[in-house]
Amino acid sequence: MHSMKALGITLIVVIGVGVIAGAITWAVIATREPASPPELIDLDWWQHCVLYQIYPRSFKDSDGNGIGDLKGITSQLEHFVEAGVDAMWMSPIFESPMVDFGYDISNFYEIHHEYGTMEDFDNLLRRAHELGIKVLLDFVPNHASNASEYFIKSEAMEPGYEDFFVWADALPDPNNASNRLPPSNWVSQFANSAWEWSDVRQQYYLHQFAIEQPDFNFRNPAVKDEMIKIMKFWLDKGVDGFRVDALPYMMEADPADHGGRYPDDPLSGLAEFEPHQLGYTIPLYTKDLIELYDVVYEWREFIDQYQKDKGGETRVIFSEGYANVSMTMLYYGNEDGDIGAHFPFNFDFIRELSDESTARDFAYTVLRWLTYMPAGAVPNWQTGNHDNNRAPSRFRINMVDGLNSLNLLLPGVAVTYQGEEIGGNPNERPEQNLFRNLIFPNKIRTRNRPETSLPSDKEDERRALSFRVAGLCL
Ligand SMILES: [Ca+2]
Ligand SMILES: [Ca+2]
Repeated sequence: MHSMKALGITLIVVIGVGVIAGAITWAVIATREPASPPELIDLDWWQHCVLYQIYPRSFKDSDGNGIGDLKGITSQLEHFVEAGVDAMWMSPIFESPMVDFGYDISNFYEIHHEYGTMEDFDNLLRRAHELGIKVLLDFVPNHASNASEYFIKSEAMEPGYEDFFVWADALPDPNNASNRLPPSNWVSQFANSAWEWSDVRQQYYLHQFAIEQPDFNFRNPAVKDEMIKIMKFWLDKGVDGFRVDALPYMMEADPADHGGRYPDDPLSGLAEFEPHQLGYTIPLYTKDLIELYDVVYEWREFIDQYQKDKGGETRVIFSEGYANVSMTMLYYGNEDGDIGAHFPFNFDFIRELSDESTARDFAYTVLRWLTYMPAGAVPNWQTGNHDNNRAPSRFRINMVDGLNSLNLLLPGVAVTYQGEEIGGNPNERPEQNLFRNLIFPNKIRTRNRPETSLPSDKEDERRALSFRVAGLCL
């Protein structure tokens, strides 16, 4: 009996203690503040958008002449809504002789006739805005076409335009008195000397790209004023901002700092390059000059002031520049508090990764950008653009969905090039290479990877979608 009684008491004590402990625990939990969700930051549209690049010439032809046009783009805007696109940027749509497919602009204030009229542009912009899609234009500040009024006037030494471009006298040839030499050894991005002789002016002009693309002189305040005027013209029309082209080449060394002459770039010493090829020299005086960032910071000031004056949705500048990570990050701003582009395009997936990359390579590439990026800035990611082979050619076709998913899952902005949402691959259409070679039979390109840079390989990317988008996106 005793043992039964002891067991009963023990049970009562255990149950009693259990009830008390449970009650205390419940009371503690019940009185605790509920766990608060992570603080949500209200992001502006450009801080988390899907940004879609259109190459107008090859996107969609509306009138059957084989050339993409603005009406074609307008007719496909619903596709962007369905695809979840928030903003689009268009490669140049301005008047151009098309030596470099629109990157040689002869009139920064007019629409190129093959793409349509200003009315077509206004209609595109209105319809895009009705659908909630932002529209950015390609702003090409480094150079104009040699057919532009700017250049014609500058070559003719018209007052006010004399110094619009980078002009320099010939150097004497020590071995031949009747010969002339260019002002320096600078090599154009498209190979050969970056200097071209003008019979009209009897001087050389600088062209970091094609001969028909003379470089503006950004040491001339009138040039900087004109750039602001161009941006204002399009902002007044209602565009939401700009993708700014080829910034690393915007400024070159000042002869005033080098005894009155343009200094030669140092030689790379790489045996595989000849003097006319990019890579023969190190672009010390022709690329990534620190002064160019001040111009970008001035543009940001202008855009922000415009925003203050006009209100409305935020206008943006996204900058293009293939540079090393430190020089790229300076486009965001510097440690003195100057602010530049809303973001510089991140080309790391294009340049650093390929079908041979491991998961570790991907992680490293992502973390590197996030590590170097200034605190609080907005990252962006992209796997292709008009200047590079399409993602399925650089990676593998069965990686496309994964790449697009990664792009969309990472923080910040997902940038995509027309056709990447369907894994567009020009290599499936070899006949288009024939077409390309008819257009650019002799163009020499020597980009970073000379062994793989076949002539005019980027034109392939610029042309390929004219058929595929017509066939697949409708
Ligand atoms: Ca057309
Ligand atoms: Ca330049």
